[in-house]
Amino acid sequence: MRKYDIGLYKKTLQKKLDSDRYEHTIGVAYTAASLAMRYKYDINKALIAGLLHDNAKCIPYEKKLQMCDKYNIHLSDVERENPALLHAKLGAFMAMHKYKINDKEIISAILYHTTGRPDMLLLEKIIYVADYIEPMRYKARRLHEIRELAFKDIDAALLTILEDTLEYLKSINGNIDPLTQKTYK
Ligand code: DGI
Ligand code: FE
Ligand code: FE
Repeated sequence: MRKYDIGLYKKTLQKKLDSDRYEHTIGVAYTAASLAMRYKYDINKALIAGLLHDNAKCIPYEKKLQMCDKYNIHLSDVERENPALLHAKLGAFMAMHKYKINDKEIISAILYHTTGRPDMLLLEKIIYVADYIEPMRYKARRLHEIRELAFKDIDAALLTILEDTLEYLKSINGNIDPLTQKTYK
């Protein structure tokens, strides 16, 4: 028997996310499962982490801040000011407390899916990369190249994504989280 009820997660997420975000979520889940096949990781865990990685993405910014306050989730100034970073931390908390996930690797894959972190675990890499290359994505430069690379050398794909993300953030004058920088270094 499967440990997690994938159908139930999908049903809940369909209510919590807008339709584009839901489609992205499904894309990440199955891309992560494919990477898990390639790199010999637990396919079911990759699916669940992919499904839940953006579970907090569609909560309005103010509400996200309120929830972090309510649940005593500590936020750095960069996190507080950038909703893109907030949803990862709140999402990991929700995965634990609302979706009742007690697997540490799944939780940390959600927690670090936006910034990465030094010495990432295989599941963290799988989710980080799947998030960037899933079929619905189309904007990023070098996407074609990174998609091919992801199935040849996941570390090389990770490095390329981090490089392009840092370049993109600099081009828009975005605040770079020290963790994103450290991961790249
Ligand atoms: O939630 P998704 O859009 O699926 O993907 P994500 O969680 O990886 O978020 C992507 C966004 O996060 C993208 O616009 C770049 C941004 N991001 C990544 N690292 C940093 C960052 N934004 C800031 N401000 N600082 C970072 O270090
Ligand atoms: Fe995200
Ligand atoms: Fe995502």
